[in-house]
Amino acid sequence: MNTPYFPEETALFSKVWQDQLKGRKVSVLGHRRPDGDCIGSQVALCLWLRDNGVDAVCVNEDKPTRVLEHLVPDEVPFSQAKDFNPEGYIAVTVDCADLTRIGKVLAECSPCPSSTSITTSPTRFTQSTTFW
Ligand SMILES: [Mn+2]
Repeated sequence: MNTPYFPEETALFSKVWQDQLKGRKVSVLGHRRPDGDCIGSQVALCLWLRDNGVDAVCVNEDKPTRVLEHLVPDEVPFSQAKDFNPEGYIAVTVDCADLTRIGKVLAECSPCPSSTSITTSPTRFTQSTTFW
């Protein structure tokens, strides 16, 4: 049996998965002007969710630059916020220490019922449910 590198964070993610994400529609949000770690984190989580039966999409305020757009595989839906209707989606953020990094457009998406924030750094792994 494999031992997870970050057992506490793995347990926390398992709880978030069971309690908040499984069986839902999930938007995986990244920060404005997405860089490589943002796009990679979004794509990885989105692929994992889709592999586990979740209707998951990536959403950013800004498009990836031409230099980074190759990081988004064809099978991963990756939308700009202006083209995304958040109704019915639970929002998860990656690579965002706080919701202000998501950008003005997504911060105003009141139809999102709640947000789970997951940072990609294991030293800063946090989970919270926020209504906005
Ligand atoms: Mn980043």
